[in-house]
Amino acid sequence: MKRRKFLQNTSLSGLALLSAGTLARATEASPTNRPMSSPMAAGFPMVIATWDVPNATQTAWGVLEQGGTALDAIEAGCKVEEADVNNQSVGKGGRPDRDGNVTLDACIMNPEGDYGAVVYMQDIVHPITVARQVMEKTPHVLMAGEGAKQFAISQGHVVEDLLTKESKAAWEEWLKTANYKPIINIENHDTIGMLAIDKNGDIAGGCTTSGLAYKMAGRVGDSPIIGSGLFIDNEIGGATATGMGEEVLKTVGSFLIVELMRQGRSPQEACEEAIGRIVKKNPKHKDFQVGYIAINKKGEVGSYSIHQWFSYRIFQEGTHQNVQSDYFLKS
Ligand code: SD4
Repeated sequence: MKRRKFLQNTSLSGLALLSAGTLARATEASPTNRPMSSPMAAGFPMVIATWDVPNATQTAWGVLEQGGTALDAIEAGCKVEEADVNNQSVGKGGRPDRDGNVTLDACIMNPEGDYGAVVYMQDIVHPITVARQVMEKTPHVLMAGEGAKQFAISQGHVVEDLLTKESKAAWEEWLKTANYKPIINIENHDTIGMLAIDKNGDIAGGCTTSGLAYKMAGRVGDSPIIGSGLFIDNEIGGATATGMGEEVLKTVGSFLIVELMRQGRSPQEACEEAIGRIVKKNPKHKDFQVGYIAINKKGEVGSYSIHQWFSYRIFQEGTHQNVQSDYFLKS
């Protein structure tokens, strides 16, 4: 986000007390500084999402604004990115695996703590809706591959080739070298993780992705896995992840963040701790990206990432902001 706009938003949201000097310090990426975003976002209803997905957050906000539930807002918001062929990390137009298959992972959680997910599902544009249907219409929580696809068809979803001309061309280009070395923020960018609090203060979340580009066939990341790509506890808050799923999975990042908030940490502190666990265990953290966002019951938000490019968008009454997570772990 451009500095000037950020400052405008800051004063708009009643944070004029923060001086330009404070802002400058907060962007130095020192782990002891806190970002400006947390106090700005307290309150609800509210929705936040990973990366800069204004259409998705705006759609989710529209649901919340009309008094809709957090769960409906999450589904509506995630669907926007799934249908957007320009987002090559989610849904239709997603980058394929190394064999050319677009395989989708998604999950959703409601304020009651119910969970539904699909993994390795092909040819269906809206995995977030299928995840919700798994949650609401089956005795199960997680469905995979062909079974998930057949279930989706039984629920009225249409089978469609998700590999667009653009994604196919990029994959064919990649095949020329077929050198699988994920490029930070290119091959694992733009998964949507979304958290919402509705007017009743109830929290829901969702996460949807085509996973790492050019992954091995069959690979599943963190995004659809409860506790890793997403976790919601309506008494405490929620968290969701983006980036290198293997690292998130190994540290059960989103569950960790919610549990840390339960112990009294702010969303920001909890996100930092979760990134810290990854960095401590993996000396190669310069070579990958992971980012978390979190909210608590008061509507306070936190975000932290490895590498600076992570940004997220907040929609809240009167403050529609894109917050660049200038606050990141320097590597
Ligand atoms: C995965 N976490 O499959 C996902 C990828 C991602 O932005 O977040 N991309 O590992």
